[in-house]
Amino acid sequence: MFMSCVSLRNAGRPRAGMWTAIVFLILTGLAFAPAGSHADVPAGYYDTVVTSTPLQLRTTLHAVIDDNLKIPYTSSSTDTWNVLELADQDPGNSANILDVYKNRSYLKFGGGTGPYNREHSWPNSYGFPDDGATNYPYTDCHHLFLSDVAYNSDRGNKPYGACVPGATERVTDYNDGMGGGSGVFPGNSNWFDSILWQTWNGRQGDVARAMFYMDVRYEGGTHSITGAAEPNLILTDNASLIVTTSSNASVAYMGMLSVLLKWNAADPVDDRERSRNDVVYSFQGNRNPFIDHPEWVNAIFLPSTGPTITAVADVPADQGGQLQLTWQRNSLDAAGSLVPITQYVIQRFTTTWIDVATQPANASASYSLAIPTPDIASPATPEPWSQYRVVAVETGGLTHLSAVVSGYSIDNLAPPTPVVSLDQSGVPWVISWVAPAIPDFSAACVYRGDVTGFVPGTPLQCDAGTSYLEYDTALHYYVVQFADTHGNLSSFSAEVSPDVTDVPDAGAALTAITRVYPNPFNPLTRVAFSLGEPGLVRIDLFAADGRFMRTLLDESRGAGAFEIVWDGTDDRGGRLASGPYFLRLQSNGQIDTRKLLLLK
Ligand SMILES: [Ca+2]
Ligand SMILES: [Ca+2]
Ligand SMILES: [Ca+2]
Ligand SMILES: [Ca+2]
Repeated sequence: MFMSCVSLRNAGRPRAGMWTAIVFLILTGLAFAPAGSHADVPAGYYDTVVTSTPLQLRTTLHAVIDDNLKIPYTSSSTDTWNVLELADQDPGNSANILDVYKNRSYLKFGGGTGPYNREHSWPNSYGFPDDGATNYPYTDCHHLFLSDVAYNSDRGNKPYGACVPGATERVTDYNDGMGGGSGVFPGNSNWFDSILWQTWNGRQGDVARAMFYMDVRYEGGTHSITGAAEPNLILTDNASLIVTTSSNASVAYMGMLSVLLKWNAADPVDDRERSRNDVVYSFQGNRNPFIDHPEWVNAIFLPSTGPTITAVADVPADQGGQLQLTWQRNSLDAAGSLVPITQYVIQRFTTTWIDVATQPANASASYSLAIPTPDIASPATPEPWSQYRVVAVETGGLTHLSAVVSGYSIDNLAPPTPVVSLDQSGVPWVISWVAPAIPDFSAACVYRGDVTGFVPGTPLQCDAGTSYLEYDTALHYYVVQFADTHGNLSSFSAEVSPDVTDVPDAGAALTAITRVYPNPFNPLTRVAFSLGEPGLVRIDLFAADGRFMRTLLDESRGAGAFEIVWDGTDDRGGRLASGPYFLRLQSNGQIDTRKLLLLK
């Protein structure tokens, strides 16, 4: 093998870098790494792959895996036996191989005639029966597997397909944690009839991905280094196209494509398959990309569309924290789909994509789901947003991503209107309310004005408490408003104001109106007042809008308690209208005011 590499490299063909890499691998012994360990995909190997469309993916992937080194089928130097006995080595016993169909552990015998032989999983009778120095698919180890001789014979050149109960069973051994058992379809057995071969469940994905490799690797044309003609191998569900070719053909078919897609989903890639890929790569210089990137299988052979997010909207009538996400299904999420979608996962991007909700798939044309979000609009962050996407998950775990959208939620619920009361039983007066029974209560703000119906300006107080203490016992009007944590405001409460006649007697030693009784009154009321010191005392009457009505008293008095009577008339003796009025007492620079109510 070393000699063949050197001779190829010395031929001066383009793309010498790949051959140099192969020689390097061989010289460093990686070519003979045990099958139980596997390396990572070489850095940059798939850098030129373009995944934007199925055709671009196929074309660029073909360019990456094209032009591998041909391993001789049988040779006194390195041949396919050497490759396959490493590639199919029993993970539990490096002296043995595990065969592809029977899952039996056989002692390696190095080639020739023994209990296992080499299986062309893409039967060479379908397109490339005549081996030779230029027949690349014939010895391509990505599709050659070691197989129990009898099972290989049973398989023959039957296309891979789905059998039904009643087909002939070929059981497997239990090895490497799988296989074994018999008698119940499908169990862990291979099955076949006169037309199709159904590989057992542990190797369905392996042979399927080998078929996908063969289709993309062989696209016709010529090997760009050796110039050898190559067939175009094509997977199909059209059985009439799958025919044997008596000689090497330019186009050939194998199947059944839809079954292979299911097998790819049902039997995901495992470490043994990855190790196999590394071993074959170390000899041939090309990889099976569908082992490294299983998601490319459906992207090429079962292209789907979606999911597509059609709306991201605030959930109405809530306190915020929810978004309604609506999307159209992935096209695989349909009745009779070859590879169904099991669920949709909604993800939000923080520093990475995290799952926030799941929606089981049920072949609906579209879905709509309320999902949680930490983004709630508020005055501080009017447009907080995160990114979201929908991930459609296939039965086998492969995913299809939607485009990314962004959104945020809104708190649509303002607090209820406060119900306020005013307690004048002592000083200070207590203006109080009940805290609203809402989860996002933030503050109650108290506003004071000097006339009824005032326009609230700067609040006296804003906090999460349930009362305001008023030491100013003059006549004022009060309203209260609630706010929530997202800046939503309630309506203003009904206005409250004190009944100033109910103020307790502040004491005879003070200059003040001490009592108005009765109040409300009709037709007479008595106004008691006290003077702390002798002097001129004047008591005026005003309407509620501040208009002067009349003077009730204007004379000198000594210190002490006094009382006058007012008959509800104005200066000219006319009866005043019903409504509130105000008394203002002035003496020695002191002022006191009282509200009184005339009722008719
Ligand atoms: Ca497998
Ligand atoms: Ca092809
Ligand atoms: Ca909302
Ligand atoms: Ca709210």
